[in-house]
Amino acid sequence: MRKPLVAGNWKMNGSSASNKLLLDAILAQRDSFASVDVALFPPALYIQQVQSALTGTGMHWGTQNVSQFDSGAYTGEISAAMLRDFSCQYVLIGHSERRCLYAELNLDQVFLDHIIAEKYEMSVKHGITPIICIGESPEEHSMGRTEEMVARLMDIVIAQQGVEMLSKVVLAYEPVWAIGTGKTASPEWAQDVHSFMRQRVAKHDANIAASLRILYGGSVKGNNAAPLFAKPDIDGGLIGGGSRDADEFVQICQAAV
Ligand code: G2H
Repeated sequence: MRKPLVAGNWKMNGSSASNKLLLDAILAQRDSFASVDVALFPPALYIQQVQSALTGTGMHWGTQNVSQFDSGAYTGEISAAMLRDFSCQYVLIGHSERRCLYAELNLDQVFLDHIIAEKYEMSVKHGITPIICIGESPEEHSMGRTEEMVARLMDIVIAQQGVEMLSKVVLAYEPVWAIGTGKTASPEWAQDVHSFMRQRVAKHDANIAASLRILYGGSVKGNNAAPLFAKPDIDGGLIGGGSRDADEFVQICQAAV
């Protein structure tokens, strides 16, 4: 069956000192969620610190973005080979804050989705599991276009790479209206979207669909994680704000046991 995964996206937060306190506090309670896959996504500068702390604990780590290129003149970018060098097992791809805050709204949305598909291909090539974020904007949500938006990126990945590639990834449903807003999707709403995503894959390959992990992300906290994770098609969470508080994050991980 699918092993739950809880991913902690630290975004642009932390310092060497605060990270140490957080990591120590999480690791002190690791036994209480040992059956759950847990991965932390610090800012890239702190990958080595997180690697040192988590090596041998069964926990994983990765970065919040990756280049779609192998190497070369791409100032400010980080390659998949570099992630491998630091034993990253996962990488976030296509987070809405990347899409929305870095001029990406000026790009044709379909073109952007193709870049995300290239990043995905590059990660898989280097043995890193991409967590691909998919979700509708507040406007799309209010216009009832959720399934259309979710289906589009999935279809691009399937058309470009073939459905087999979905056996090497994790998907995250991240409704943009729920991110950092405190407005969590109801467990029923999230379950319906997750089920739609799984069925879209099942049209191509039922076995891949059955084993595909689909996380929910958007204002998950210690007090709302359990009913979300109890839904049959929700396989864990992508956690932002709740991942920078040890008690909150441990409570979320325990809810996935
Ligand atoms: C969505 C989520 C983590 P938060 O970005 O990916 O953030 O939990 O703060 O809504």
